[in-house]
Amino acid sequence: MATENKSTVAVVMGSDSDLKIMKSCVEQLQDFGIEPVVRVISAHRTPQIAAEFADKAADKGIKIIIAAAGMAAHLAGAIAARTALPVIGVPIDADSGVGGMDALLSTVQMPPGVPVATVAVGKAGAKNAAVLAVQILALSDNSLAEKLADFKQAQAKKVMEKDAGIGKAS
Ligand code: RP5
Repeated sequence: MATENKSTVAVVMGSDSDLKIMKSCVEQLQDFGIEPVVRVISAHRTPQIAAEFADKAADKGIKIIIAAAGMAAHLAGAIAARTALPVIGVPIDADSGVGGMDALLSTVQMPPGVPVATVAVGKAGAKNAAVLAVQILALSDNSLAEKLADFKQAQAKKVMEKDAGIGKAS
């Protein structure tokens, strides 16, 4: 993981129990050559640290914050309330939650004026948060834009190969 002053993306999660899901977010960012700052910060258990993190993130060079939490998932919203940086929220289907719907609504239903770009629940969302962060950064980074184009092409190729394979089997 990167030191805070070198990274453009922060991946923050409410508990270390979220890491089994958020690992795919970190790995997807690393595949694009981005080494994120990774932190465990809780809106409820460490609210002061969450506030300090949000307040200082932009000054530390962070451009995008990915915030993941389960249950009454207020982390992304609490951070978005204190920074002008784009915040991408990942609702986690926590072991003691109610299948992710709790976190989905807590993350996505932000009041007007304080958006959290909420992705899918769980592992798909974790990966998509990374891809969305890359898409935003690629707007002003040509080398990242090229990697993104390669990624999309490889993804499409995999589907086309599966399509061709199914055609042969039938
Ligand atoms: C949330 O509560 C965390 O993001 C996690 O998804 C959930 C359960 O946390 P632990 O009890 O596993 O630490 O705040």
